[in-house]
Amino acid sequence: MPEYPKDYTLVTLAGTDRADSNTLQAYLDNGGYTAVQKVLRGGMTRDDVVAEVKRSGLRGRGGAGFPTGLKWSFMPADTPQPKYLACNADEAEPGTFKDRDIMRYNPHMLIEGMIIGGFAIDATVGYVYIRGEFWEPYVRVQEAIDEAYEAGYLGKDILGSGVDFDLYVHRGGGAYIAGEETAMLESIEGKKAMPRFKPPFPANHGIYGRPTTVNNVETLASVPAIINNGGDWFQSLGTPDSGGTKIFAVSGHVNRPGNYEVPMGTPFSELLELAGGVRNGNKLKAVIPGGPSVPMVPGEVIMDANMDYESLGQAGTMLGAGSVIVMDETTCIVKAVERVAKFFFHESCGQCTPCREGAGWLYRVVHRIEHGQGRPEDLELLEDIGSRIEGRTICAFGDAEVAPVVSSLKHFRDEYEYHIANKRCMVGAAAPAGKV
Ligand code: L3W
Ligand code: SF4
Repeated sequence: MPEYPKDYTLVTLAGTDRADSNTLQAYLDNGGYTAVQKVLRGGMTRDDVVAEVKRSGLRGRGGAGFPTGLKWSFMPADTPQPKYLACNADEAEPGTFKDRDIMRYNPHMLIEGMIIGGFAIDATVGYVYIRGEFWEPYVRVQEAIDEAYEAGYLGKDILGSGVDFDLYVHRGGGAYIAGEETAMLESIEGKKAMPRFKPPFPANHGIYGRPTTVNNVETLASVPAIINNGGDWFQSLGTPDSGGTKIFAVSGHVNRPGNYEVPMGTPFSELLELAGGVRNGNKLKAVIPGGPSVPMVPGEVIMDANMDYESLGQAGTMLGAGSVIVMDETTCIVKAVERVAKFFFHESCGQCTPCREGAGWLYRVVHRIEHGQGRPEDLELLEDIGSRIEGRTICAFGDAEVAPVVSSLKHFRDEYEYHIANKRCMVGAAAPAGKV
């Protein structure tokens, strides 16, 4: 756990300062499983739970920020079982490393949130879809599930309430696109992780065609605290339109990279200070606040923004999954974008022509600019390719692969132009030898 210079209310990282925080005993000592008692034995109805979560202002923490209570209310109440709750633990967005820490240090909080979520949407089966590369998070979640079964929190007739909920871990195969919600559903069904068209949304047509709700790890882990303390309490931790706290995974050119759980609406400058500031006292150049799927913004723009959905939207970017990638003055933006473009090119599932072919075009054009073979007309070409991908694909991956290219052209066009004109990097020209 990072050392905070002032007291913050922790929700999903609460209790993780204890070395055995992943165990049932530690979670119980910290007030764990009281929310599930309150719901299942305290007479709360499904509607009560959904209403409380709506009041909390909790929005999906996986990237899209969709209101959680509203999503739960989409599940058809009068449809027979099976209905499913699927936890998206595929965390593969570059720079994102928050969900793995919840699973490593607070797996019971996730499980309790899933039991309550399952009850709220009338699902009797849940899946935790864990990224294939994650070993420790998988082991910890499986151990916690075993403990929860033994203690009567999972399985048939939980705590004598008559409510059933079974929970299974499904390990992914290592493709980024498996984290797209409908691709994940395909993978759970044993197929290749290829996104489906939406609509129909998973609430109507999910796993095996049955009603399914997909929520991110951090979203579900926030639920026990909301039930224990009330939706209004959680809401008041954040801003009017972005309730609660959020873990920001801060990486890149900072002195103390790591996960920082802070209230929604915390100024970016405060978050940067928590992460120890920019390395070597360098100047902040650019930040990608939500993973490379969202637009990058210049340092001076984000220094005036707060870490919530609205403020980052006004700054021309998005909160995304909360993976804050910090770049200092020594960064060659063209090189950074080349890397991200290569990643997207590699990870496109290939179903849609604009995404499959466009990702290759974006990468190859940025690559040639970076390597001194760019042409003046390449910048317009990049924008043209982007406009032919955006909004024309099955899933949001198409828009995501365009975001770093178009946003960097908007804010750092001079770097591209310098590369094309001089066949070398502008940053290298300005910086002292050895700094680039
Ligand atoms: C029923 C309706 N359900 C929307 C549901 C929908 C989904 C949620 C949000 O993309 C973003 C993407 C990445 N009836 C509904 C409805 N829903 N309308 O609400 O849907 P949507 O389409 O807005 O988003 P999405 O396709 O889930 C997710 C961005 O997140 N991202 C992701 C990063 C990666 C990770 C990670 O590593 N943890 O998540 C980063 O920014 O670009 O924009 O559940 O079914 N009428
Ligand atoms: Fe696959 Fe890309 Fe189409 Fe998404 S947009 S379905 S990743 S080809």
